[in-house]
Amino acid sequence: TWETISNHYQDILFERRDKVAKITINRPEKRNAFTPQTVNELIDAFAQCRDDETIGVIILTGQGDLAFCSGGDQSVRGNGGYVGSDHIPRLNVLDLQHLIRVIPKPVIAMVRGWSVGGGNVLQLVCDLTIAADNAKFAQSGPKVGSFDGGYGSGLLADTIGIKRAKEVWFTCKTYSADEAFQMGWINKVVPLADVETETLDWCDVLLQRSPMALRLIKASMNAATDGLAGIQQLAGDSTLLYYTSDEAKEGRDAFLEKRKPNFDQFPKFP
Ligand code: 2NE
Repeated sequence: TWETISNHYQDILFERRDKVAKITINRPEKRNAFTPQTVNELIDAFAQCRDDETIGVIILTGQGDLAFCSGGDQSVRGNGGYVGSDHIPRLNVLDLQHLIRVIPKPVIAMVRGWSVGGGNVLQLVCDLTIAADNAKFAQSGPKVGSFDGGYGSGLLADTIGIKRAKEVWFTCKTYSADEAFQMGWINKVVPLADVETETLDWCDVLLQRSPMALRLIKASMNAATDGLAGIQQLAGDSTLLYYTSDEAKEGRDAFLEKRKPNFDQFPKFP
């Protein structure tokens, strides 16, 4: 059973089960398409997961069996982006993609039904994907007048190869869960009825692993693709570790005590 973390959201559900958080896009009547409001709520929930030391793994999913997410809600697409109640056109899903990349905990996409367009890019930027056997994957941008040339293209090429990535985007074909698995796009396919149990089993495994090791592996694997922003993330992790050392604390303490730091006492590792 899932315990609600917050019921202040309109478009998402935010729940937890012990150390696992589950964030669910809850617009099934629109196949879980997102608006700026949906994305803002997702960003808020992910940010809470980032800060909560008792959460070790995050599941991103969509409500119901028919869709994980069908991308940007075309009915609120205006001139230059998706428009919310503030009347500002936004592509704030790009901020969410980045947050999923840098959040220092594993994020698992749990996919039932359609994973399309910007929704499928969210699936892609998650660290792992567990799919039900009814899952269907597609990029639809060139059919509906859109595209994602960032993670949606570059990371897709890294994931399934450049020829396949161009095929996905140029043709807008739909791929079954089994096909996506064969292409290395997703990690596992299970019967629809088992998808949550299977995902939770994966969460249990990850929760037994060293959280700092997982954090550093995620940042290291993302670093090359993310360029200087990726190096910044990895370097930030180095700073985090350095701050916990006596050597770094000596620098801080010497400043506060208005004396010269004694760094000579620390080893110069090979
Ligand atoms: C997802 C898909 C394939 C499902 O098809 P089906 O036949 O199962 O359902 P249906 O009847 O098409 O959809 C059910 C209801 O959901 C709405 C539909 O309009 C329909 O509404 P009613 O007719 O019942 O009122 N719906 C579904 N997806 C929606 C969407 N994205 N926006 C608004 N309403 C949506 C089929 O529905 C489909 O192909 N959906 C569109 C997928 C798509 O092209 N998404 C946008 C890609 S662009 C993007 O996401 C993006 C980007 O490229 C770059 C940056 C940011 C975003």
